[in-house]
Amino acid sequence: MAVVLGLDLSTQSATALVLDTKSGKNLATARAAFGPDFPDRGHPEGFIRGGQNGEVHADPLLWLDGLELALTRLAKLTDLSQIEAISVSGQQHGSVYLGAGYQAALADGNPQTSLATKIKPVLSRASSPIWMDGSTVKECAEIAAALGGDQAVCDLTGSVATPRFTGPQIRRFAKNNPQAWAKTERVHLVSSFFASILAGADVAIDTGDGAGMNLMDIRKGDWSPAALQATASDLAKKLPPVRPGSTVAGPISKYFVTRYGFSPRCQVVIGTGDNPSSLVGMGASRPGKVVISLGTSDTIFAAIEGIRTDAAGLGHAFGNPLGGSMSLICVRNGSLAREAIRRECGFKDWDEFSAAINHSPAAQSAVLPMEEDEITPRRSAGRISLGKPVTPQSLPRAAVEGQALNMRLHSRWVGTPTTQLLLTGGASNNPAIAKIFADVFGAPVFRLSVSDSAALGAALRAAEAACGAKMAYLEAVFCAPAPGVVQPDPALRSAYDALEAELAKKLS
Ligand code: XUL
Repeated sequence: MAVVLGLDLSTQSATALVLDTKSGKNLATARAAFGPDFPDRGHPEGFIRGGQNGEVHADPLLWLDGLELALTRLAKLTDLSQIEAISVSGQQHGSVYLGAGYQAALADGNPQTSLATKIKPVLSRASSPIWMDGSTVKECAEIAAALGGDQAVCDLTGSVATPRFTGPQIRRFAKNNPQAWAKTERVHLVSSFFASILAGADVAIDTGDGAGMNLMDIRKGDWSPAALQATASDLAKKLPPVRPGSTVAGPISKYFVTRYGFSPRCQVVIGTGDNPSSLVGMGASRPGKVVISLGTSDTIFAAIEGIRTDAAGLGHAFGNPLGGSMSLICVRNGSLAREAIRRECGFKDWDEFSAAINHSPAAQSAVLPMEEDEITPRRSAGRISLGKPVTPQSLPRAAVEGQALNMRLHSRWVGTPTTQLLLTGGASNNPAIAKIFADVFGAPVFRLSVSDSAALGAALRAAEAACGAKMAYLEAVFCAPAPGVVQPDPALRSAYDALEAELAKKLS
């Protein structure tokens, strides 16, 4: 049994969580927020909106500074030399582009220069497109045409060509900046980039995160030569290999040993995406449990038997980092939309927002709040109203009910009834919001005592892959539900069925 570290590089923050698998204790958690902790960088939300055609990028150097700040804070809370293994969770689909000299920069162990100082000169693209980017509609159509249409891409890669996915993003870059593309020697995902930073060497992409690129043959768990060819020239040699999530990359780089006091024997396990990592962290890596994560994006996912794909093109099949596959639906207007509604209604905090929910009757009206262009459903910014008209007092309930109904409708293709929901992410701590999800899905809602499920998943994967711990033991110790299951009200079922049917009609 061992002390392990899970790192989560998400859209807005870097989180570091240390577990002692022997005592079953969470020894320390530290976080750095890309916006608030770095006010002089000019990206208060941690990412960069407003690029051409719906581009949303982020600064990879800010991510690196965020990692260093989180580790500096962590070192004040716990002894980093006791950590035996590390793994990484990263926001999915985001990509980092590296040019000549990148391997030497990764291997540079000099503790006097920061990671950002080492990596800056070897970036062949200054910013990284992230999952919120919707600029590649044209490239998706081109990839689909080259591979024989949407269904063919979906059958091959687990998803139709999807604007935020990395393949279409790579294609747009290669078309618009052929010189920079020619200089690019390596494209990493956020998860594989940070695993490479930790290992001081190029590290593979895992099958979980690799499936979010429209480049991997979902059944073979390896790059599809046809998809690579349809995407960009010379792509095969610019990608790291794909490997199972249990792969140990090797010992941590000298930089972390000398700068932060890690043991040179500490092992790095390859990374995965934040949703696959949460699947593990929620104790849901075997079929049977459905997870809803309420974060910057809201996602609903579950481990599934075999591989299922969504004919409508909105759901995805990803690799399960522990083997097999998982379904996923991602809604872009998650916490940022809830926040916008709270401000619009003039509620100064979440208590006032929750009080408004509790004082409004359930299942009367619903609003799908698409404050920004949405990906599920694929719609431009705007709101869809269902049922009775809303007032400022009933809007918070209607908006959360709309979000829950939208997830219910768009997860029907997975084909398994939801008998138990596991809720995670910031908003899951709000009892009023948890009750709405229980009622809309007609299923009891459980929450875990650990709220950082993506970082927890990374730590558990590190323990299993590098320290020989058994996942069944780790789940029993770290993924037990917190007391206080939220039960659904069966009397609301027919009213929610009617609202879901109305939503389906409005979207058809
Ligand atoms: C999933 C997705 C988002 C990101 C950011 O497909 O785009 O959930 O992983 O968290």
